[in-house]
Amino acid sequence: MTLIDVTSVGGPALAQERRLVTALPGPRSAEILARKADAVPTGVAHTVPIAAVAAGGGVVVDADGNSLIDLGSGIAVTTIGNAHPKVAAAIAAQAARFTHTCFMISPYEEYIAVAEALNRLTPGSFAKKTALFNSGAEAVENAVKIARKHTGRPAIIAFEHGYHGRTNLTMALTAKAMPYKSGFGPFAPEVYRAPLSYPFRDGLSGAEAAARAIAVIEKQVGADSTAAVLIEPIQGEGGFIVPADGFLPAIVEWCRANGVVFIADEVQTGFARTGTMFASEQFGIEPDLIATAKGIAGGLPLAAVTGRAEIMDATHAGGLGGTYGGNPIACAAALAAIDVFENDGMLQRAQQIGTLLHLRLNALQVADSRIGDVRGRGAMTAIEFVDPTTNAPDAALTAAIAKACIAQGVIVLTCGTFGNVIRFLPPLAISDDLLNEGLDVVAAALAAH
Ligand code: PLZ
Repeated sequence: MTLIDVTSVGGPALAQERRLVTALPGPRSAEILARKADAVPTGVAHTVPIAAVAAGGGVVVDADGNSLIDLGSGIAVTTIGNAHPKVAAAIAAQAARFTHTCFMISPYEEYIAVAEALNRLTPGSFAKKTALFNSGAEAVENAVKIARKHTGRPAIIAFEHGYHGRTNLTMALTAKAMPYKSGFGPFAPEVYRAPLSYPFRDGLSGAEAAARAIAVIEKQVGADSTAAVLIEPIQGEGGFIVPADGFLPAIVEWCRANGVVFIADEVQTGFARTGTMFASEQFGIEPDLIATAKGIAGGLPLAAVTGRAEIMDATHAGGLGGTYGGNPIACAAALAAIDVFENDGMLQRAQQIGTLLHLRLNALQVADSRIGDVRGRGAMTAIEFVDPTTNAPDAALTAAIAKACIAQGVIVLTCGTFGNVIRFLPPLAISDDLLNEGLDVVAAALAAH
């Protein structure tokens, strides 16, 4: 397998450079953002003060001609590069053939081919089936529906620091109140929260953390009421928390022993992001059901639930679906993206980026004790900012650093229950030079604060 030529992928022939020709936002972006303020509700906020007009490789270009280094991939979506030429061509070809029939009315091969690819690529050598949806939240909701139907039980176990979406059920499943849940209740019932493994903050081994979680589940819910345990193998929005070794396998083992469906939410960790096609592989687990979205279709809205055929088939005919689920254009984009993931060296590139990120960020940590932790896998790696004397989360410093980076033309995202994590989710199409330049800007921001 050859490594990608990072200069030849990722959309329109954009100069792969950081280039600031105005302060951000420039006048044209400012004009568009003023229209946003008038036309779009406050609830739909944004963190980078630009209006994007093009993106590809490792950059996003704005309406004033500023070119920003992209270390966020639109929250882990444009993993193979924005407007990837193979994806763009597949979209154009499919759009010219047909744009929609509704898969529940007249099925088409593109959907079925995506299902076959996911059945093949997801961990576990057992027979699998896949249903397609539009968003990560919708995939998680459907995984819950399927698990409940299969088990005939009501309760769903989610975890501290978990994030699963913004619909009513997925708000209930999500841990963090602000900004995701505050004022939006009442929430769906029969959702219970178990403690996570958070090595930097709890100091527990994987086995200890799993025993603690299982005790909570058994005492407060009971296995015989539990349909599913739902967890991100690495918490995304919650702070890129990598569980201690052995935590996830112990939870899976408990699920198997108790007839509970284990659902992995790989919406953020999926599709080569962590250096394997799915993060579950790195923890040696085979989920019963896996929810995917984000990177799956190179930027088009598509999501999936893939899992054991006998669980997926528990639902009556007509019980699953939706007008747009598995839209043919999104499926054509996914088939092109999956081809790139499999054949253009994406796993190796994610691993290389992970090595580079860890090297640079570990060096920063050695020099600056406000970086309490460097963690993550592959191109999903983060730093947690703390007060060095108390280890208390430092959200103010985190926000200041992120803001300074953005002002200097580097798109970084924050995350974490305590808002004290900067996460790096670069497109795999970024060059080492551009990634290093982005990290230089982070280092400079840190030195200046
Ligand atoms: N599960 C693990 O990361 C989406 C949310 C951004 P949708 N994460 C980004 C925001 O503030 O809304 C996500 C995720 C995990 C589910 C979801 C939900 O995916 O496609 O946004 O619905």
